[in-house]
Amino acid sequence: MNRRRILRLLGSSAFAAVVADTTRALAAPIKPDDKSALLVIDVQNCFLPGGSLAVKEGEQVVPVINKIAKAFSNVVLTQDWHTPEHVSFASSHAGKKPFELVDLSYGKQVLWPDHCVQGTDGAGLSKDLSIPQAELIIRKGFHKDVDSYSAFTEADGKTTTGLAAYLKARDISTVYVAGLATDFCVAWTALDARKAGLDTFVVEDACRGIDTQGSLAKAWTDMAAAGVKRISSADIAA
Ligand code: VGL
Ligand code: ZN
Repeated sequence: MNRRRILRLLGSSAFAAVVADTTRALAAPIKPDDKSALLVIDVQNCFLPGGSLAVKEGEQVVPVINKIAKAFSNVVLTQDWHTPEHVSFASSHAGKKPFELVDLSYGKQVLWPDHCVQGTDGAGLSKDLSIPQAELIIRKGFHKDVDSYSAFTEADGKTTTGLAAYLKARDISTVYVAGLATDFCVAWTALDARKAGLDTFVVEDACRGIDTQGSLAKAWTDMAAAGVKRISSADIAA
């Protein structure tokens, strides 16, 4: 083989690496250790088929999450946990419809159908989730006038849920994020995990997005810029 052909082959394999999609497993599967936690975001009835804010294919994340969870000794679950008449509900704003934007004191807020009201069946975790070793459930969005997509910090940008302090106290430095919805609670959680100095992975096929007004593409761009690593469930050792 001549030199030019070798160079051409090298060039094409470099190109193949750049376009490699996340459905291909990494060379070496990841084995989560005791310093790693799986964050399972908002796998709640309201976001599943028949729910008031059903995410397309949302139910498909459940078996994937159940499977990867077996590789983790530390698992934290979250629940979106709104008051009745929460500020994020379109029904709380005269003349507004779901998926419209409003300006609130802390910035722009997408308005949603009523969802995940405290104590309702819709706010319950999917009955098909099977993660008995999960150690903590973080509830968020329980202040009537402030939303909280992130499991770390409310939408005012300052009120914490305590999750960063909990992970620090438990000596956890790496998080894997999965659940619903990719472009809201998963993305905001992953971005705040980076702000908390955590090594952060999002397991793409263990998430599904809402995708309103370009939100899904923007979420992946923002997460990549923040150093969030995008992986597939196949990258995690069974
Ligand atoms: C979520 C919209 C409103 C989510 C929660 O879990 O991604 N999205 N509340
Ligand atoms: Zn919500």
